[in-house]
Amino acid sequence: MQVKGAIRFILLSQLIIPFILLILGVLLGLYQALARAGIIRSADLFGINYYQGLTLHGVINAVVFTTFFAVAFGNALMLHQLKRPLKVGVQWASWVLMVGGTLMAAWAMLTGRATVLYTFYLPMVAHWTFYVGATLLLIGSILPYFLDWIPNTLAWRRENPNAKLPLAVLGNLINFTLWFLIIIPLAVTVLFQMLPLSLGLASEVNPLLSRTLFWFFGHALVYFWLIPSYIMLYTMLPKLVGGKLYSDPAARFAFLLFLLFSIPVGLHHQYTEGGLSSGWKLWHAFLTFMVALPSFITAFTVAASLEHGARLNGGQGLFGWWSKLPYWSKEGDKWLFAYLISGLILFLFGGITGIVNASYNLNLIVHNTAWVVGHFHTTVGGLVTLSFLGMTLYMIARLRGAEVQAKPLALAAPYLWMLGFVIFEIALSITGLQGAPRRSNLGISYLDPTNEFLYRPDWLFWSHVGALGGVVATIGFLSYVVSLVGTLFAKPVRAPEIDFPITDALHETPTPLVVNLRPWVTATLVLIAISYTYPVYESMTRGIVSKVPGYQSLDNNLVPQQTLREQTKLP
Ligand code: HAS
Repeated sequence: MQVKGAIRFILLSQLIIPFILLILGVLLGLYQALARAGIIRSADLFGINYYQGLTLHGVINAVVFTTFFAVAFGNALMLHQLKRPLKVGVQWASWVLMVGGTLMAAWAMLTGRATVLYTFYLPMVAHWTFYVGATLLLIGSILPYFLDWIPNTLAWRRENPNAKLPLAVLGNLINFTLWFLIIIPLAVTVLFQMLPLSLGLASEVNPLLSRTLFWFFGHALVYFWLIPSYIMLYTMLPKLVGGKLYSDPAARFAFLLFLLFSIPVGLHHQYTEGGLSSGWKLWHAFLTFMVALPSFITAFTVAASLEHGARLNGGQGLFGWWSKLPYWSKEGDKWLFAYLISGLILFLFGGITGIVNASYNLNLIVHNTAWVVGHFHTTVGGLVTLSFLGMTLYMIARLRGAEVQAKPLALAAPYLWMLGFVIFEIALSITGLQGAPRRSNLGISYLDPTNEFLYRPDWLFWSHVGALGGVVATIGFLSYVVSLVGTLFAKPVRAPEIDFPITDALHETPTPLVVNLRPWVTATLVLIAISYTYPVYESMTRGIVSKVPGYQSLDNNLVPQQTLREQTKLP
């Protein structure tokens, strides 16, 4: 399908702007890995403080890159699948809010006014531009859902009353319904707690309430990242291997389970937090096991689809068919397979470590250690990042009408990234079990031999292995950058278009359970109400006793918050 004018510009820039920021985000990740191994021993590098770098790394990679990609991919999917135009005014409004918000937040972080990490926990407080910027980014990201995608879906439904909603459209709508539901509590804590504190309009806050609201948002956020990857796994991967999606109803069921279970699990990030009763934490632990179900369904459905395609290609035997998958194929779009299979392999590690995190008792051993860092570099840093990078390259080539350049490098990139993060994951899991904390500049504390009180030589070996993993992954990323930049400037050879390798399904008997969405939305709201009413009440009543002033990060120290006038004088 051809695409031109403003919509083409908006889609391209929604992919290119976060990519440019991602280069900084990834390089800062390398800095973190080297500092954590004690290879770099200083509080800052090129004027960027360790925690400032960690904030930039987390916010750019996990929030900005993912949100921009989800909107660009969602726009392109809806256009391609429903064949109805997007409104230029809506898209510009969304673009201006997202880009403007990102620039505001980036300014605050780059000038050291918002060193609050990507979770921006209170009582740490940032300059108001950080909160306003983040809010604009989120508002901009939800506009297309309300003003373009829902109206277009309803119009499509009127024209096709008996047809099944395309699977990719269902996945995308579920993802942004989830997104809408979770940005509400985040907006509450930002608007009523963080901003007033930052502007000097309030002098104390309730951190427990803020964290409970944050994690209402924060865990479902990870599925907002994951669902676009699952859309690719279900609707595109089977075609890339020359087969079909094994079961369409299973895929729909998995997406709907994400809607139901993604939100009422946030307390698993707060197991160690006082003020919330353990019965409710246990309830969220049960539901966390339930939210792993759609991923188990995906593992089996995707494996069956891979096997089906590989057998059609002549694969035989119990495992012999593995050799018939297009791991190194440069033919057509098949190079994209490398990004998805590498991501899937990393996600096996991410899944196992996630189940450990979810277990109430085991979590007490790994919480706030390097283990958790290993977990999220094989989930959001694994399947999610790889599938987003692959699809960014694919879409940019299509939108420019150019061929993907330097294909051998584009193919090597995901495997190097995967290898790097397998090494990183194993090393960080081990140091995590040894007790190494996350979010710490170990190079100037536990891994500094001159520090006679803290030095832990037993963490040294695996921390170095972790740094090696970071270096290998960064080499993979740089290979990708060469291919992407080449594609960006390559001579167009055909008209710009939006096209996706959408697959057919092998089994698609309609199942009433996955056709009617209303009961799912109702059940989701009821389950959220059951799971969150009491914990929010507890946070409001018990957290109140811990009302505290805000703290700002300054020169490697947390200091009591300065007034608005003083804040503007920060370096
Ligand atoms: Fe998580 C912490 C539990 C999934 C991201 N998680 C985090 C944090 C992040 C994150 C960023 O319960 C840190 C937050 C912070 O800063 O504090 N997580 C889980 C569980 C799952 C899970 C149970 N997490 C994710 C995903 C993420 C993500 C997905 C990003 C996209 N996580 C936790 C918990 C914590 C946590 C606790 C808090 C820890 C603490 O103490 O602070 C599950 O959804 C995982 C289910 C996954 C599976 C794997 C299925 C496998 C598949 C691959 C199949 C492979 C094939 C290939 C087919 C069950 C689908 C075959 C190959 C051939 C060649 C044939």
